[in-house]
Amino acid sequence: MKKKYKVELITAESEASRFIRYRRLIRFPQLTMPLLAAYTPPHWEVTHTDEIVQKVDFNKKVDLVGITANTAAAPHAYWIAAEYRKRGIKVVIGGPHATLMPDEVQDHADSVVVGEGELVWPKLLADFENGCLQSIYKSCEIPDLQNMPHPRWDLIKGRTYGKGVTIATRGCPFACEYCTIPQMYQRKMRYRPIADIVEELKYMPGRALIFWDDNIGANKIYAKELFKAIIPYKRWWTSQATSEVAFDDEFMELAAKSGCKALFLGWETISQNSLNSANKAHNQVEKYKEIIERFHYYGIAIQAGTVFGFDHDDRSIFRSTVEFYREIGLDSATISVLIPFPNTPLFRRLEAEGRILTKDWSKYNGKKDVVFQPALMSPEELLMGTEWAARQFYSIPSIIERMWKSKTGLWWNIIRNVGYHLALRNFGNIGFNPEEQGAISTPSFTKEAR
Ligand code: B12
Ligand code: SF4
Repeated sequence: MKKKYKVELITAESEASRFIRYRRLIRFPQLTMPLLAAYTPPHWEVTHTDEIVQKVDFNKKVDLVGITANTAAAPHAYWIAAEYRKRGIKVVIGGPHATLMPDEVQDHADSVVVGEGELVWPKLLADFENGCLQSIYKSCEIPDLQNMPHPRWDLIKGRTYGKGVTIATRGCPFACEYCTIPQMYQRKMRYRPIADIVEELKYMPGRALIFWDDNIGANKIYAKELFKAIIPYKRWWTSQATSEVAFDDEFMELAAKSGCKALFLGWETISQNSLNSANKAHNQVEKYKEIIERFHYYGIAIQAGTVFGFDHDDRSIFRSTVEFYREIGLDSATISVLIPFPNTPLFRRLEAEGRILTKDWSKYNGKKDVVFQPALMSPEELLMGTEWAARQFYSIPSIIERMWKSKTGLWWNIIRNVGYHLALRNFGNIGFNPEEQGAISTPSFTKEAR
């Protein structure tokens, strides 16, 4: 009989993220650790701590610890790793930051996984068992995601939007200047066999599902086949896509029929100049109004990823964005400050221009800190303007106006908006519109918020 081992998987979260997301009414769980757990051989017992809902228990008796960390969570992940290593437990770190900055991560872990884990994780565990854990693992091949095991949804704990998380595709064919997906998945699209997804669907908990694909509409022929196949299961689902799917009626109709209730679209900005310079000209601002009309016609809501701080953003961008979103009846938006993640083309450009203000990765959170010098305003104005815009967008009058215009999935759309409203209210009335003369004097935001 094989010896038994225990591995503790940790979804590490930055301080800013723990602070913000702990207070949310509903939360989106990450797929990473439930999926990695499914690739773990059966003689390894897996436990999982998601820092959004649980505290790390350093006294847990385990043989190995695996941590996933995005860039903002990296310094905190290093601290967790140090605590375990003090106790003589070996630590492996993977995820976006390890993929972007493997040399740095190597200083804080016994082993670093660069890129995708499916092929290297079982090998790493076998090496650990044999006492020959290597300091770095990098997949020579790219996993094709055929026969992907069902993620261990039982390891998702706490209040969530839905535990039924999975992926149908991996990767994105685009390469926006600020995005880390091209580095993480090497711009190579993968598509799971539709039959595998249909089979998986039968076991997924809850009615609401999330496909954490980076761009579920990357290949519309595949997407339409997938949607057709899942119609009979009458589930509700959400995912991420690029905006042009709106103009493919068959895509929209099949998405709606298969239970798509909302899609996250990376609109980023209403400045076409900014989109063009971020290598995102596939977004056409002049079409946003029509896109939303088409989505609403099919009963699908839009969550628009919105980022402030691009080089063409001046002090008027905050007001004009909120006004535009209210005018078109946008359902919801994720509003953040631009983050130049290390090793992205954006980071390299800003660094060459001397505009990177700090390499304290914990500040790369997009919510509480500005880490670069914006072109047309001060870092403080950018942060305060973003706070102001978020509060304006989720103010009660704005919610009423947008919901009235949207009339899409009203019951849950309203809950979602009110959830954001309450979460923002928890942090106090911070932020101001930099465009207004004599605006509220700058509050000590960071202290107050934390
Ligand atoms: C789900 C998700 C969210 C959710 C939940 C996040 C959470 N619980 O923390 C929500 C919507 C809340 C969210 C918010 C944000 N997110 Co997010 N999110 C994702 C998304 C779409 C999917 C994550 C996932 O489940 N992936 C599926 C798994 C299977 O893939 P994976 O994580 O890459 O893991 C594989 C490998 O990386 C590797 N691996 C990963 N970790 C480990 C660990 C070990 C030990 C091993 C062996 C292997 C390994 O193996 C896995 C299998 O191949 C990713 C994009 C992506 N494709 O991953 C972005 C992503 C992680 N998010 C990102 C960002 C920027 C954010 C925000 C800052 C956005 C914003 N401006 O507000 C916030 C910050 C929230 C926070 N946590 O701090 C960036 C992170 C970039 C970076 N360098 O840090 C990503 C990569 C998207 C992008 N376009 O670049 N996000
Ligand atoms: S379209 Fe989205 S996922 Fe694809 S590269 Fe651009 S920002 Fe990243």
